[in-house]
Amino acid sequence: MAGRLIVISNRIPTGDPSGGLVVALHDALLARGGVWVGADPDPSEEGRECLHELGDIPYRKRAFRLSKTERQNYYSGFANSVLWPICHRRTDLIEIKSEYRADYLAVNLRLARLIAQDLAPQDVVWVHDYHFLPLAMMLRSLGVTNRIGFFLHIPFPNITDLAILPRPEDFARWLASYNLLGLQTRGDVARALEMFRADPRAEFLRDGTVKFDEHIVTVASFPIGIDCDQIEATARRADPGPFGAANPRELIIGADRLDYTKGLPHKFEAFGRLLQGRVDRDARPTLLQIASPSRADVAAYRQITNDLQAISGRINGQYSELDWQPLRFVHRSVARDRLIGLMRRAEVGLVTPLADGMNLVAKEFVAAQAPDNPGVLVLSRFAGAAEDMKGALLINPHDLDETAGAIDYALAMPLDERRKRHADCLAVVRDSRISVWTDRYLARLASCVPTLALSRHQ
Ligand code: GDG
Repeated sequence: MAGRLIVISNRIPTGDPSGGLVVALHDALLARGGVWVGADPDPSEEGRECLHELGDIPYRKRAFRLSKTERQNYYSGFANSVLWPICHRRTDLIEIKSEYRADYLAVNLRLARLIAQDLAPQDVVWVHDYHFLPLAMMLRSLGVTNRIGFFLHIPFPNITDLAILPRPEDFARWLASYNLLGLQTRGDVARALEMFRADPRAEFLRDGTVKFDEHIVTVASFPIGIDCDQIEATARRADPGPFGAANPRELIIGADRLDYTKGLPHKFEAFGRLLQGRVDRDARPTLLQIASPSRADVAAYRQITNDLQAISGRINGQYSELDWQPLRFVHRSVARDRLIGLMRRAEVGLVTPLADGMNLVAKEFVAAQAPDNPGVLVLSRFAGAAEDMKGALLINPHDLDETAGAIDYALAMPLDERRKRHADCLAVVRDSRISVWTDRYLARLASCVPTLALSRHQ
């Protein structure tokens, strides 16, 4: 496929790329050249009428600027207080304000204009995530016929929850303006197709694509993965670091952005249930929960932080001994190598989201294990990763007894069963490795019906 790759994502990496997705997009951009466009993290009233060069390495990084109000309304508001809770089935947390939607559309339109100015005919545009849903529709309205793909990293909402959006009918039209709508799981694809099926403007073509007004969109799943070779190599040499005076015999690890979708209160309560039901009083399992701070300017995130502090305080108050603190709630980010080292050291990886597009932590935990003596993954059925990772112990995080039972079972699991389950999970992790994901997505986008050829398609 000739032409540059233009990647749009909310965050744009600065410095050396690290983390699976960032590295994969960096490699794709290095391979074919192009531009990575993202938001400038610092709000500014100045310079919103152009893109700012951040580096030239040999692809370009360019940032768009947001005013403080735009950041509040577009980012914290419409993206993170409307779309995020709708996609994660937390409609109780939605905050609808007309200025949120107005600025979301205004920022996307401004960005569309800035991108359109610089597009060459063969360029391929790849838009990431819910911050930019209407971008293709806006680019089309400016006459752009380039191939434009979208990948949604979070769950596709069900149509009942979608109805809560202000002007819910926009959602299908925004997405239909892309050539390829990429989703994490087969379940997400089913929900997207259900939305189109319920829409009188949509027509299903024989090849499975959806015709919507004059656009044709392909909907498919591309389960995202990790750079497993790199994580396996890091884990082999990683040092979990000084863990504290008491080195726990039975370590259960959690590592999540501090987000209400990750089921952290449920995780803590289930661990409390495990401690309560302990028959062997000498067993001293420790749950180490690393929770990197996230979106502190949204009220629901401040609330969940307070809730977690209260729950962990209660559990530790109830069960701590002089030489044992069962729950360690670390509300900060830790260095990547240290995190991988802790994953390798742990007997159990505990991943309990109530809804999650994929969940990379689950895949990282599997890749970090020593294959001859691996730890066990306990995984929520509501993580996208659970669709294929059948070797994990799958749980319903709302059911505290079930989760506590699964942790207990994992801690006592015989070596043979641990090895078998780990090998099954590792095969899935390797099959969905991030470089394969990027290649599969871009190859599929290249094969989509181009927007110019619409009239010849039927
Ligand atoms: C969205 C979707 C989808 C966590 N704590 C630390 C740390 N992490 C790293 C993990 C992992 C990443 O952050 C989190 O990725 P997840 O996939 O678990 O979750 P989201 O941030 O919600 O990501 C999700 C993903 O997009 C990709 O499509 O899977 O469903 O919600 O890599 O290791 N990294 C470091 N220190 C920490 O304390 N260094």
